[in-house]
Amino acid sequence: MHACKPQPRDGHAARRRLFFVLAPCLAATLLATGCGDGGGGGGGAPFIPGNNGTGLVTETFRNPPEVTSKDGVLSTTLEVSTRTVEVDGLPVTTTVYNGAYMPPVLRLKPGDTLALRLVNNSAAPTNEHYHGLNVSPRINPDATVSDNVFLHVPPGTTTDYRVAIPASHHPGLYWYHSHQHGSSEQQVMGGLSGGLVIEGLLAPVPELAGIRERMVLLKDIQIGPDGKVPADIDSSAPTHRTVNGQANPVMTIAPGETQLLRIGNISANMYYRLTLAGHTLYELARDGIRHNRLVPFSELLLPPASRSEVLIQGAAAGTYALKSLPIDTGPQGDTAPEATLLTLVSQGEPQQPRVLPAALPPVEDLRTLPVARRRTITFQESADGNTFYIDSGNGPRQFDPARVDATIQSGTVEEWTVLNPTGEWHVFHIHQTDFQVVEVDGAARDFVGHQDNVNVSFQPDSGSPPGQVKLLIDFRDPIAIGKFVFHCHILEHEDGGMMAVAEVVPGWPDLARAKARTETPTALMTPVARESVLAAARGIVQRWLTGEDALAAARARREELFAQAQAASLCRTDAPPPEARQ
Ligand SMILES: [Cu+2]
Repeated sequence: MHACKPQPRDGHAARRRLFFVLAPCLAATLLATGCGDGGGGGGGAPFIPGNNGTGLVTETFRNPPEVTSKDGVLSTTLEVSTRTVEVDGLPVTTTVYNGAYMPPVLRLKPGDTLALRLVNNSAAPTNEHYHGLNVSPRINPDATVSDNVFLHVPPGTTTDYRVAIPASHHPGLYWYHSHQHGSSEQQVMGGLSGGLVIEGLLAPVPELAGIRERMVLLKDIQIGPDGKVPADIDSSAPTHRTVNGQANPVMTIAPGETQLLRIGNISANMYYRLTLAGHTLYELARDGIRHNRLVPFSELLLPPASRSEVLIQGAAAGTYALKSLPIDTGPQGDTAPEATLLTLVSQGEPQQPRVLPAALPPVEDLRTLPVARRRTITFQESADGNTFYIDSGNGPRQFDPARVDATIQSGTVEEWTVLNPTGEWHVFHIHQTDFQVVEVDGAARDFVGHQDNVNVSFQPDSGSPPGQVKLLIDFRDPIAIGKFVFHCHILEHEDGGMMAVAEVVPGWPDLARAKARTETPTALMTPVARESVLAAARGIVQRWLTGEDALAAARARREELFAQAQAASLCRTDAPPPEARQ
């Protein structure tokens, strides 16, 4: 929570309730089913006045625009500029991609290259991150940029990103967004986020061939009295929650029809607790990674940046609300009232329901692999909730791009225990790779697959253990070699310092490969080329050794930094008791 100003929660809640009761009323001009709860409940087939002469509703839901790869390359331009766009019927002057609040979905296949030109015509620096992709974090040899968030694109300049997507990449839903440290909350809330799909999710499931796919990209925006996103965003303040930029659109399905909803939380700070009245959400993939089986949900928690690709099967004819239930992220956190996000109308000729697959292709269980190293990562914030830290084992620190907080050997799997001793939820996310959640608050979790984003619950009171998750993080793919970040994906917290730098350095297998590459061909090279290759190999070894030196120095300073942190009262000691929560 941003706590540097009063938090008039009651007033906000009342205003939000008013707003979200009004929004379904607009949809009701189509539905004429009343606006008490935005629909819900099957119970026969209510008369639905249509606007196309058939008695059937013509859906207002729209998938976002798309750009797709061709011949292995997706070549596109995103222009960042400040425009006045309309969201939820209101004009808002904000910074967006290509003049639209909802930018195009980027669709690629495994093995493709994304060639994205980012033209910054706005007044502030920005950059691009490709959330969830297992791609290089480096600058490419041709000076184009891969998924590198340390690079900034100043106003009036252009940067060419070139992101090579491995042929073995997981197919599923990802997203792209500004990762401009210090401004990411403002820029993402203002509009700088969009969807990205790696195609092929349903390929190994022939029983689902040909089903309709829907993009359900969740974005919220606060619009101040001046028609702009507030300069100092209060993460509990009223906001406009949208699906693909639309407020409570009407989406249709036939009774019995199976559809794939690609649901992505591409908001800055907002959590969603999703329920779809009358329907079960069968989660096929989380964070773009297919599970080993379908996981049914009646309520789905989607923290900021998480994605869930779910199957639904149309219930009996009627109207049903996709809602987000009320949110409360803890005594130091934020609240949000219930909201109807989308209205699903089941109508038309019933279909024979598809038989949902009993099993999906196997997913590698990382628990079968040796753990190279264990770390404890602790989310911390000051007692006033204004300053955010991560303790990566060297004491609480705010983000510093020039410092490496965790040096990791490529080719390994590590076990990270993420602790949350604060009074509000945080969200752990790491770039370039994925992880397996093996424990949540001390309880073993069933193995269904991998993910790149996970909620970490708060510490209920000073007598309870901190919230915690235990993760197995996969650093085996050398594509991750380089520097990148891990952070809380509540962007208010990330901007406030809750981010740290990881560096994956070549491990012994990589060094062995580098040595072999160096020794074999050098006899055939010119002296200059040979010296260049040998220098590169020496550089790899030196970086590896330097990483070890840094680790040793960090260990030596750990006690000293911890003592400093305690003296500065960085550890939370004054959270209100649980009964004080609203
Ligand atoms: Cu956080």
